Amino acid sequence: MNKREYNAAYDLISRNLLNNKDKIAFIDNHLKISYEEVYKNVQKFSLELKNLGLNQNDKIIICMHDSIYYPICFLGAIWSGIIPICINTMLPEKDYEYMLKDSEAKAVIFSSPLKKTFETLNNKLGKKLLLLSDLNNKNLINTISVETVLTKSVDINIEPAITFEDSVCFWLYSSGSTGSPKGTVHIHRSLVSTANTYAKSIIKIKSDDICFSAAKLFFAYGLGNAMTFPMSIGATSILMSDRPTLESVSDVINRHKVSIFFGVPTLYAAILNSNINKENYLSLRLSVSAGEALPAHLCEKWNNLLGIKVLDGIGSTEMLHIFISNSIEETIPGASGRPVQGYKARLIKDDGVEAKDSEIGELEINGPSSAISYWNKPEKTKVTFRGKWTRTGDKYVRDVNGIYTYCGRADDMMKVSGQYVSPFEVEAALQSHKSVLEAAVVAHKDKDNLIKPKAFIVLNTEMKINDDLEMELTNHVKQQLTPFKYPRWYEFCSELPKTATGKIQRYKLRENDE
Ligand code: 3UK
Repeated sequence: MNKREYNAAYDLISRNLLNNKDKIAFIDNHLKISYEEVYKNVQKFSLELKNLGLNQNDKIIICMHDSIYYPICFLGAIWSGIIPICINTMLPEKDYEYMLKDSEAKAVIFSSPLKKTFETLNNKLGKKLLLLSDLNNKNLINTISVETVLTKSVDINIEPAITFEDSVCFWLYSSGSTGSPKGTVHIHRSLVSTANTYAKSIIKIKSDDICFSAAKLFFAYGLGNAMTFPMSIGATSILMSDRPTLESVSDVINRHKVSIFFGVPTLYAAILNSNINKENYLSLRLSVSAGEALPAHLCEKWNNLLGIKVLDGIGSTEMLHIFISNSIEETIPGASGRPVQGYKARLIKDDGVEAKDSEIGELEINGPSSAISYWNKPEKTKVTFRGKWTRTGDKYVRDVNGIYTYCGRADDMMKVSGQYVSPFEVEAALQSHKSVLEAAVVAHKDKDNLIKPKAFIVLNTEMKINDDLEMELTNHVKQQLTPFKYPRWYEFCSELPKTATGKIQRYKLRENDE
């Protein structure tokens, strides 16, 4: 049997050329671009990558803030069978160095403010990388600007590369509790299948929707919300390059008359704790929360205040988007809901047996958007990708009605502002400060029941606690890690609870903390 040729970029773009070609696909801080322009620019960029010497299956890292250039670069690479790797724009340099080496990427596309970082790294790595910047800039040396490439007049009729549903399409990096980030390898089928399942059956996206995602395109959550979903149907997506804050988010919703807003619980809490101006949110028909569990009171408060639903759903980098969700028809505050159409869920107990209703087990998912592996990590791949089933690392319980409720992570990871934090990396950062002898970091709930890191610290004997020390430790952590990972609370103690073999008993710190 012949495998059917399939290219995800071609699929997403071609479905809008008949009826929606003049419709605006993306609006960013400066520009608007129609579906027909997306089509032309994707091909132009795809051709340029080929002309620059990149071949099918070569990898290209994308480290860009959200703008119209993001989907053009991402889909342009996929059009020619080159594999884009989306990475977080806020990482410390050592993480970029790791990802550049680990991925064996041949090129990097970065937003102009990140130019220095990647130039320095390229020099350090022997100038092997091809550098591209989103915007044109007089100071670019040995760097190609995407903006300039797109002004070239070229014949547009470039066939997409021959790829199949199960060919490698793109990667995302995911963090684990120990070790380095994992290149999560996705295939062509997974991209559009998140639109055919979640976007179609849960948010019921329509071509007149205006989507806005506070989660950026480099996250799996943002990639679906702000690119795949709107493109799957010819809707419009608003892209914002800045950090999402209370002010910037409500301004975008109001200015662009956004109909579907995608956020994380911390942002909903911030909005609901502020002096909210309801007028700014009148255009919304629906909102979505993911990244960590949405506490029931936030779900109810949003609904009561604005008269629209916020649908909590769980997704992951490995499954690409949301696979268990509340729905417009049935919303249960404090629960994740039911498996999305197209996905199956099962809970596995510690003894390997499937959990019955009301028993806690580790969640495994079977669905069309699963990644196939972690790059170069065969052991971790084996643990997570088990044939049709993908392990999530979450503990869940299902009630007699089939509703799934989150019970916590099965590993040491925490989700803070919707993003992974490993307690070990925060401890290591703290321990590298001259005042710190030992450090243990645990999850602590804030007043909205959202988890943030708390540190227990044993100081070096000669050190004294003073008012500036907490601030100094915080700044020290922020310099080494992505800034949001810093401890929100400190407790100084004379020793940490340990086992006979010297392992820190974090559970004791957690228990005493409650
Ligand atoms: C946790 C949740 C409870 C859970 C993501 C939507 O968050 C996403 O991907 P990540 O790889 O993290 C995955 C882990 O985050 N989690 C996410 N959503 C919820 N826990 N309730 C929720 N609603 O531990 C999961 O295993 O960063 C979210 C879409 C795509 C995504 N990648």
